[in-house]
Amino acid sequence: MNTSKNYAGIPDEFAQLETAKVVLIPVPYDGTSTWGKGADKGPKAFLEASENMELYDIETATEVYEQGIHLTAPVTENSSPEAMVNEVHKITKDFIKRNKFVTLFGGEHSISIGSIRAFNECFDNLTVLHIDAHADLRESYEGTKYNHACAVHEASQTTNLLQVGIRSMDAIEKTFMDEEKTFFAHDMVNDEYWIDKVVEACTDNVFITFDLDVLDPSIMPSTGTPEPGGLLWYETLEFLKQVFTEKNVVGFDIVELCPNEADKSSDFLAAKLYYKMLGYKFMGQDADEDYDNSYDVDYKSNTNLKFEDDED
Ligand SMILES: [Mn+2]
Repeated sequence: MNTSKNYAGIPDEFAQLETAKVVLIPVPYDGTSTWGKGADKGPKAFLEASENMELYDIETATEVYEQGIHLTAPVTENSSPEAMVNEVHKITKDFIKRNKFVTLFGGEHSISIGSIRAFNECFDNLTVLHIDAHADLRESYEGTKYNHACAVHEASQTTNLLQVGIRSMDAIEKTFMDEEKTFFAHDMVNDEYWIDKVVEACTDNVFITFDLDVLDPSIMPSTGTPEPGGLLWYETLEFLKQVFTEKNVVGFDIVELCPNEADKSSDFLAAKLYYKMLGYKFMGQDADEDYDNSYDVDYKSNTNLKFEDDED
């Protein structure tokens, strides 16, 4: 993977680690996927599509790359699922502590175990907004708790986990599912207020983990396990914009792009989605304004504790 280039081909002055507000960590990992292989190729396809994207966003009237976006070396640790998760955790936490807005691009969904753990250790009362076709709540799968099918099990125990767009799961996952905090695709389609309900259920600090298979396969065929009945483009953007506007989104990851030579549009969708999310994050903020990611230096997390609903 060529990482000598800048994200989206932006000028060097906007790509330096020292001055960039945003850090982008590619994690080309595909160690545990079960069906459609190829999520390890996701970051490369995403970066190539990003280079061919126009960098002025019409909706927000911004060129958000001017906030500075630093592309890191990819995380290539793959000696075991656990080693990969530990490496993602470490690098994510390092950049949070350097006051960056940290974003990651996968790779399969197991990378999020590491990123979520890092954010949960750095931000109080964290909501993990899990946007996905699949519940991913298994405690372990095929001999490891770091399987992509377990992506948010830990988050279900340690954070305010909200699951949105779910339309495929195993019965065993009900054990760990909080139905009050689960927004099933078949309910959302008949509920014009689902966005408000999700946003209302968020605490102030929100980490978004976005599995591209939450999108309808008609607009996102290039993913490992496509499921019918997913979100479409504009409702997804409306939803994300509302979350970014009303909450303190502390970081996000996008996972499960599984590129297919015959379908370039999925790569472009992923590129545009990433850029739109940054646009929403920095809407109304001048590029020369200082950035404070609100990392809580005094916050000592205990990730063994169940998230307390009633603490404010
Ligand atoms: Mn999924």
